Amino acid sequence: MKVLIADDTNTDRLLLKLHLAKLGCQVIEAKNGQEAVSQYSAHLNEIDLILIDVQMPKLNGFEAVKAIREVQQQNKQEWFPVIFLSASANEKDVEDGIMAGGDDYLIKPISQKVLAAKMHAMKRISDMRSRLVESNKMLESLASTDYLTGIANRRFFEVSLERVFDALTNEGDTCFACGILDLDKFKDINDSFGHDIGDKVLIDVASLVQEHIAENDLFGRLGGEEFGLVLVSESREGLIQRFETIQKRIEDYQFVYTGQLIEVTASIGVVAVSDECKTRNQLLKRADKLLYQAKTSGRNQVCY
Ligand code: GH3
Ligand code: MG
Ligand code: MG
Ligand code: MG
Repeated sequence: MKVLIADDTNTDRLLLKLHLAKLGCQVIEAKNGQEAVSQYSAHLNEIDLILIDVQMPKLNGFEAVKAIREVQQQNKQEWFPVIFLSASANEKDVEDGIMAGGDDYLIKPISQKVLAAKMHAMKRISDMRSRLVESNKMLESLASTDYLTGIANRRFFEVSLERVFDALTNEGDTCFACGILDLDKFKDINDSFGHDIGDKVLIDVASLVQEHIAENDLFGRLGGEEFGLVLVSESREGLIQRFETIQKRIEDYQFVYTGQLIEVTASIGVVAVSDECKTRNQLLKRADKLLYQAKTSGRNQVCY
């Protein structure tokens, strides 16, 4: 555990330091409120606990903790507990301390036993919070991932599309286009080889396409055998070429399962983002129309 101790009284600080060392803590010291803020800023993401005196020069404990909590928020740092240590048992001080961002308030002289117990309690809250943060992250990722293929799901794709839209409509020189890719006669693949093989085809198509997806692109499964793409390029020609490369890659790839070669092709409807096509729905609707055109004019092609 890394603990920041802030106290202007040298003996208090030293005693606390010795005690914490006995508990196996690593200690960082500050001699006033200002130093506490700068020590915290210099050790962002490292501090597990702050023990801070109230009456101190430069910044007092309350002011320092307020500033520290602001730095914490600005830098999106994980929560950590703050315990005030003060000679004053004034009710108003306790209230001010908690309002400033403290989690507990102990009256000097500090009993080593009480301090150790309080630290234990804070650690328990801290650990519980970390577990919650972790499981939230996991839930978030589950909620945006397609279960079968592991790529983004429709929900994530559509939300991100909105964001890409905002970012890129402001970037003059960059071209980007949205495509809907749909596997051709996929029902026949299921009917001839079974649903499980159909699933394997979907997984393999997703990872084939993924190889062509750059950092600023977007790729997700919209549902069934339908995928959404947003590709970015410096020119319109470059964009169309990227979609054609993907369509060709699927056509050329040897999908072999249990010794059987399966012919898989895809059709893609592609619409460039332009002044006439400025919303997510407009974009998807037009891409869908172009996909239909690709289907009716022979499949295994890109229509734009
Ligand atoms: P088209 O070329 O016109 O797109 O023909 P298609 O057969 O691909 O289109 P259709 O919409 O008739 O059939 C899509 C099939 O995709 C039907 C459905 O059973 C199958 N499908 C949808 N989701 C899944 C899935 O998760 N796994 C498997 N194996 N099949 C799926
Ligand atoms: Mg003091
Ligand atoms: Mg299809
Ligand atoms: Mg379909």
